[in-house]
Parts: sequence; C-alpha cells; structure tokens
Amino acid sequence: MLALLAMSGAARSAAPEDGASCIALSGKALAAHSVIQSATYASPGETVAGIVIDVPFCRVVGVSTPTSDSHIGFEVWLPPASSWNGNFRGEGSGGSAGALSPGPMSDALKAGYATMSTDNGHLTDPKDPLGGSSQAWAYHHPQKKIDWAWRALHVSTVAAKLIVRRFYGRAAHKNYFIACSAGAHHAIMEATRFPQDYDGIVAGAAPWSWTGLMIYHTWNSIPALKDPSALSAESVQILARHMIEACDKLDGVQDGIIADPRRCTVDPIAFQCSDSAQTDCLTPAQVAAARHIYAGPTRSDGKRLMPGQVRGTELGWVPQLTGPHPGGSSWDFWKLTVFNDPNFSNVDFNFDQDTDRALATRIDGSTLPQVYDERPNFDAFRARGGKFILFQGWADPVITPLVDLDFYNRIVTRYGQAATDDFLRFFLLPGMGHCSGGVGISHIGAATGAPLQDDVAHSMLRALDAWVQNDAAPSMFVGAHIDESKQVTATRPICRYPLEAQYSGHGDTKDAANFTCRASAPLPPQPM
Ligand SMILES: [Ca+2]
Repeated sequence: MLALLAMSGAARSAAPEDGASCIALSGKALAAHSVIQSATYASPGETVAGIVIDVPFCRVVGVSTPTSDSHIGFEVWLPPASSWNGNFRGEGSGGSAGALSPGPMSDALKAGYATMSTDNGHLTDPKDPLGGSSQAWAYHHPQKKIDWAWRALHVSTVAAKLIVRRFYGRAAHKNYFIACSAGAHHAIMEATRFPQDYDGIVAGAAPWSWTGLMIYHTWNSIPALKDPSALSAESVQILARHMIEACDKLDGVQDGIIADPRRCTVDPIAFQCSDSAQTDCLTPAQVAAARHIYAGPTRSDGKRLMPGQVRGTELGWVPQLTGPHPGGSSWDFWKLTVFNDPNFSNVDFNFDQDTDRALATRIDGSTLPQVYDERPNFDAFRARGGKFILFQGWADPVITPLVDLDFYNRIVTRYGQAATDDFLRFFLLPGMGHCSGGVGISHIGAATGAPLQDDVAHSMLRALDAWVQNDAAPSMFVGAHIDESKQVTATRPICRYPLEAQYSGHGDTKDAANFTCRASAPLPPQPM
C-alpha cells in the first residue's frame, strides 16, 4: 500500500522512472553492514519528519550495524534526476546528536542536492529530562560511544554515496558536509580520519577536543552548582551591560558589539557592590563565578585544560550553566559515558584526579582522547584538494571561541599561513552566539542564517562550492544583523581570520561598505 501511494505521488510530480527506481531501492543491502529499510516517493505538500516539503523526492531510510551493538539510523533524500544538481550534501546535527536534521536536509533538497543525515547511532529519548544531552544510551555501550564519536557519520556517508550511485546511475560530482556544534566535531573527524568522504566542508563552533569541551562545561557549571546565587538572570545582565559599556568602543565602533573580545580584559571585580555602590553591582560570589568562567578550567598546578570564556557572552550563561543538570552534554558524559558510575555528580569533579582518571579511561582499547578528540592533521584532506570553511561566533556562550582559535592556530603552526589558506579558512563573526543569533553580525549561510543574497559574496555554501569546483577561495562575506521583525539593521564584512573588519572612519557604521578587512592591531596581554 505504501509503495502504491508513493508511486501515485511520483506520477503526479516527477518522471515515473524516478518513482520506480526509488521504490526499487527498498530492502537492498549495501556494503559496510548497511541496509535500506524503506524507500518511498514523497510528493510536494507532504509532511516528512515534521517538515512540509515543497519538492518531490525519494526518501530512503537506512540502518548501519558495523558492530553487534551498533544501530545507526540515517536517511537519504534524493531529488528527481531531472532536478538533481549532481552533488551530494551531508547535514550534521547538534548536542549529543541523537536525531536526524530534517530542516537542513529540506534546505539542501530545495537547492537541488541529494542529502543525508544520521542519528549518530542513537535516538534521543523524548522522556529523558536532559533531552538531546542525555547519554543513557552510552552507559556500558562502548561501541555506541565510538559510533557517536566518529564512526556513525562515516558509515552513513559511505552508505549514502552508494545509494546516490544506485538511484542516479552515477556518483555525485562533489560531496559536501555542512554542520555546527557537535556536527562540526564530526566534520573534523571526517576531514582528518576519512578524507575521501567529502570534497568540501562548512563547520562552525567546532569542538575539536570533545573531552576538553566536557571539562570546560563542567568547570563553568561549578559556581552555580555550589551556590545558585552565583549566577542569576539579573547578575549576568548587570555583568553583560557593564562589559559592553567598558569594551564596546575598543573596536572603533559604538554599536553594542565587542567585535574581538580578546581586547576586553576588564576584571569583574570592578563591578562588585561596595559601601558606595549597592545597586547595579555584583556580589562577591557573582564576581568569583565570572572570574572562574573567564579563566577556564585549570589544574591546581596552574596548567590550563581548556581556554576560558570571553567577555560579551554573559547573557547566555544562565540557560547553559544553571538548573539541576547544568553543563549541557557534560552532565551525563562523566557518569554514564566515561566513569560508568550513575552516582557520580559533576559538583564533585576534581580537575586534577578526575581529569587524569578520565583521560586514562579506555573505550574498546583506545583512550578517551583517542576516541573523542581530533588532531590538526589534514595532510590527506588537503592533498586530495579538500576545502574547509570554519566559522565561529565571537559571542558564543556554549563553546568558547578561543577553542576554535586554538585549533586554527595549531593548523597554521603545522602548515604555515599560506598553505593553510589554500585549504582551510576561518571566519569569526562579531557578536554572534552559538552557531547563530546574538547581538552581532551573522547570516552568511549554513547554521548562521539565510544569507542576504544567495551568492559567493554572501553565502558560505555558495563560496564552498566555488572553492571546490573553481578554486575560488573566499576572503570575506557580507553578514548582517537582522532584528526580531526580520529587518536588516546593519551589514558588516566577515573577514578571513586573522584579518578583521575595520571602520573607515567615514559614513554609516551600519553599512558594510564603510568597513574593510585589515590586519588587526596587536592584542593586549590576555588576563589569567
Ligand atoms: Ca563595538
């Protein structure tokens, strides 16, 4: 019955052979322990995975089981041969990534791509209070941990590319992967471990050291776990307002945005209440919490485990770092993924002993960092002509921009600036939050939001395609701030790091035309 319905839909909206070749995929086994569970033709107007689709396509649902403990779900959406642009695009997911990404897949489909996303080896339990951060699925399941860390995206990609070949009778001309946050972690895994999988990648807020990110989230959540008054909606508003007042003009433009927060080194002690100041100020516990979060996780011998958070991110701290289970994915990571100890609580995390214990933990014979962390080794990816656009919001309250910057600097150390520019370029967006949003400048495609225009000057996706296909590397994009009523209130160049957008000194500071990408002035000494 399902097949008949699918056939009738196909007959209405695409060549009959598309529907027939779609349904013929159903039940087919693929290499690498992958099988197609169903293949049905979807018609315009149908709701698929909660999204109303306005183009016809072949919806392929598959599963990969590279180990007996694995169950990696994935979907591949294939436009009719007549409207296929000849290319393939994988779409990443966020959080602990137990879900497909139908929204981005729908966007890829509309742009003519064959597209895929994977659940990374588990489905988020809708009843779990931690939602997408829960890791009950990982408890005593080492192979599922490996699936999540790097294997699921690879096997899903291999299977999806085989499905593309079967449906269209040929491989995609180019293969791209688009992601942010946890999906960007997977993107780096692909480029460094499986460089043949993708020709080009756009990835943002990329936690290259997942273990470091978990330590960082745990560290940042300690102050409010120990004293809920240390972070409140009111206190972070006071702190954020004072930081903006102190640092807004350091970038030459008074616009409410701290363009490069490394220039903002104010000690929050300046905003502590005193005999003469009793309002619009912070308690000693609130000052201590802010200092702790800016400093970043540090061992008792002074060794830094991860870069700290930057100033200008404070408004996003409360949802991330307060409540009964703060710290995002890190809440379940130690007890269920690493220590297999459901009684472990992050409030007891010892940044000396527990860090050592965690980093020495083995998963199927490999250490935790060997499974979860990446190294800046893009040798094979760049040798085969791979291109990588990395982006990060300067006001990301979830993943400190300094961790992407650290990774980028390691890549430049390995290859040199010129050789790095040939295969990987880094774009930092002033005032943008986690993958999108915030007070600043964004909207250059992918997770950052729809670009002002769908061309290489405005869209990272268009630019990636031009870089891969024509070797035209992107130097800058024109980004925007778009307000709640969807009005563009400012435009600004988003420059290839290490360049930054500098105001010419003349004309409207809300107009990108009055800025140019230039080398930045030396930074002040960084605090702590
Ligand atoms: Ca400013």
